[in-house]
Amino acid sequence: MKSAHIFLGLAAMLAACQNQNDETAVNLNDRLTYDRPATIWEETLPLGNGRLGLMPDGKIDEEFIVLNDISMWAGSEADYGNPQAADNLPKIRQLLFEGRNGEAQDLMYKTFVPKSTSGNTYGSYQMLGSLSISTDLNASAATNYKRWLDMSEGKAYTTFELDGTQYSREYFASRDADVIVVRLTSNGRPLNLTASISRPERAKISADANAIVMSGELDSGADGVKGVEYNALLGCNVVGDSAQFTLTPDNSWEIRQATEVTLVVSAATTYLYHEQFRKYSKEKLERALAADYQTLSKRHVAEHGELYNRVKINLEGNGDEALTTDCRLARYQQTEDPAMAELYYNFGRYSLISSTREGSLPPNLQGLWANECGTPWNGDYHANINVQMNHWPLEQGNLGELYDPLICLVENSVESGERSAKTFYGSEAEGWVLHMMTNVWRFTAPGEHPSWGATNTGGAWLCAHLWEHYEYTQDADYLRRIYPTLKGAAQFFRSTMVREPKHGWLVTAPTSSPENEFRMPGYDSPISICMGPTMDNQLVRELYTNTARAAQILGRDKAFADSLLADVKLLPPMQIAPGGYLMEWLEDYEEADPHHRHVSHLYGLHPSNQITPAGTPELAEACRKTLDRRGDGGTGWSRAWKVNFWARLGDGDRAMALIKSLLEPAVDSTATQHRSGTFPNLWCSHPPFQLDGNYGGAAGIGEMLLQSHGGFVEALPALPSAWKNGSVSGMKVRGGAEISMSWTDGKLLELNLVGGNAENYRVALPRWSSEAKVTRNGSTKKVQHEVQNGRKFITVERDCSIEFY
Ligand code: FUC
Repeated sequence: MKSAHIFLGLAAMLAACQNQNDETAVNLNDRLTYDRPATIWEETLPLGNGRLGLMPDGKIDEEFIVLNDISMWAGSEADYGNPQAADNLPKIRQLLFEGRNGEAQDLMYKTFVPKSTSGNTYGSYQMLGSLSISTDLNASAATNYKRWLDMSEGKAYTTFELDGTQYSREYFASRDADVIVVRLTSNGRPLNLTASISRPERAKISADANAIVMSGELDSGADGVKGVEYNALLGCNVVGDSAQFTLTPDNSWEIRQATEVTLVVSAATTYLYHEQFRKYSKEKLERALAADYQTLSKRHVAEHGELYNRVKINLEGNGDEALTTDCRLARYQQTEDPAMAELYYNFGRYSLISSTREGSLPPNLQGLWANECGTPWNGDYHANINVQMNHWPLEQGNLGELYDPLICLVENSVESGERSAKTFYGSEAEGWVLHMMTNVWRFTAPGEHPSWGATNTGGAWLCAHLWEHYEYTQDADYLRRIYPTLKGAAQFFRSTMVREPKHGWLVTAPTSSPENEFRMPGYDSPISICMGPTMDNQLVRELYTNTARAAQILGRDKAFADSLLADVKLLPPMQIAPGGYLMEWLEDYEEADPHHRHVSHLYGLHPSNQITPAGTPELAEACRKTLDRRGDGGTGWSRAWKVNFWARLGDGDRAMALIKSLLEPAVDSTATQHRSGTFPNLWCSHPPFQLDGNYGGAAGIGEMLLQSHGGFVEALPALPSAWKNGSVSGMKVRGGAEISMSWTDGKLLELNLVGGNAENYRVALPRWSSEAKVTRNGSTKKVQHEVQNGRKFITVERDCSIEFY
């Protein structure tokens, strides 16, 4: 993973840190800033319109810009159904009933595998290509170099001076025009450059009247099946009295004597645009080339800003926000920089807006950004934490419409999931199943290796997201739409769960607790295959409860809903081990790796709310012990999850410690490999780069400031001592109201709830407060509170302002 480039050691870098930002009009926590070009990809600046993306490196002489289209997927749909699984299922279960997990596992490893296909039909998310800009500038002579990402505009910039001329570049991916735009200007010596596009494989470069055309077909992995076809077009506009541009024989734009150059890339694939893809990209390119640049840019900034500016967090700065982002990141381990969390939260929301939009695809393991054709883990949708984590900050972050691609992906998987249910679990299996991973090809079979790939609760977990969107919107039409999907997921478990012999509990079998293993007497090697791990029980409990509630709201399927609620009572209870921690499995097995990155059995604490400090204090205490045993380390996303756990446990300072851990610099010249933590461009490092930790970390910061999962709204549930004063506006709570609030010396003084579809909201009083006054329609009243589990609550109508005393 180590790059060939040379990095300053952290100490040397800190010594060289200087204030880079002197602008006072901008919020520096809306910006990533650097004083030199990127030397590795994880220093480049990610831009995107939810489908098309770009990552400029800001190099003066030879700029290299990675280009992305979220539908660049190799592979194709295939039949993975392996009847051997269903044939062996009774035997595997019997072995588990007899406590012979090792033998059950051996049999499962042979049978719960997808039927092999001739090639790689699973496929991989791939880069679209790259845009290279070659100039005649002498990079070593440049001064006043600066590049930055303005997250509120959705634009990046590079500026520098050379021989008395000021050069500047602007980059963005417009949603409005659906194109990538790179603009270069000079205020003195004219620009001379060449621009070209390329791709490491499967690319034919040609030219037509006004564009360089890169096109090709990705590998479908199957004989006789067409792969995804794509084409990317590069056009340009130039300004300048003697400006010229010509197409070279090797299909580059050669531009001479220009004062302004606008490069436009348009791209489309057959995945999203079917046979119209060529027409689509051509029309988009022509329209953008005909448009006035300033208009294009303004429209983009307005469209992007409408989403980005919905939520604002203000945390006090210590001055470090004026440093370059890489310096700030390095110093963060040594200083108290409360506003770093504001920057990180903003980057999480920014990444969501840039990597997914309605009609597109959900953010994948790298969001939208990949710089190769063989992306790590195929750049897919891992469904045992990753794709879910990618959506955690979405609703509270007031970006509910960005759920559309995930909802569609889940709905599109149902038919394939029904086939997987029958082939892997037998003809009596009803409904649909999605195991541990999926892709754009409706993959629902067990994947990778059965020890973790046969966990079959991926679909159940995704249904929790479908339900969450309903909780925020309260939209009955939407609930009617998703009800069959929830019902099908519940039907799968109803028809496949079994009674384990010891207690008669209803359990999933065979299964595993995501990616973890345990020791069992009689076996030398660790075991992963088991019955009813805690996470499965929590997921099924939640799925059944939500599905029954949906049926009740819609007035449907009473008998079915009742049967689900009856089954909930038969599920294994959450168990506390003699050691005081929450048990991950039905038995108190010894974990093979006590510091394992997955903390699946705490699903009930977060994102679910089956464990709360007030409602289930013993279980909450067991969660604390579990987290202490697991430790604060782990891969990037694991640290991000732990921020959320501590936020739910109401421990702001511990959550803060995990934010520090999440933000440990991933790059250091003294290390031989990239580490877990954060890259210079704020991307989360597993390693390698995975964006899930960014989304999860942003959600965790949100959870520290506001929670609404337990049937009530709680402001500042886990405020760390470092965030003494601050304010938040625009975050949403379940029911749909937007919240604004401010606090001084850690004390919440005012909370406003505006809009939403719920008529009433239950609000927890801060622990220090004994009463509240509510202002609504111009009149202020003291409100009676009720007490539950030692906390005071008031119920208010929407569109009100609450003051606490
Ligand atoms: C899950 C995790 C790994 C990695 C992979 C993409 O399987 O256990 O750590 O994040 O997804």
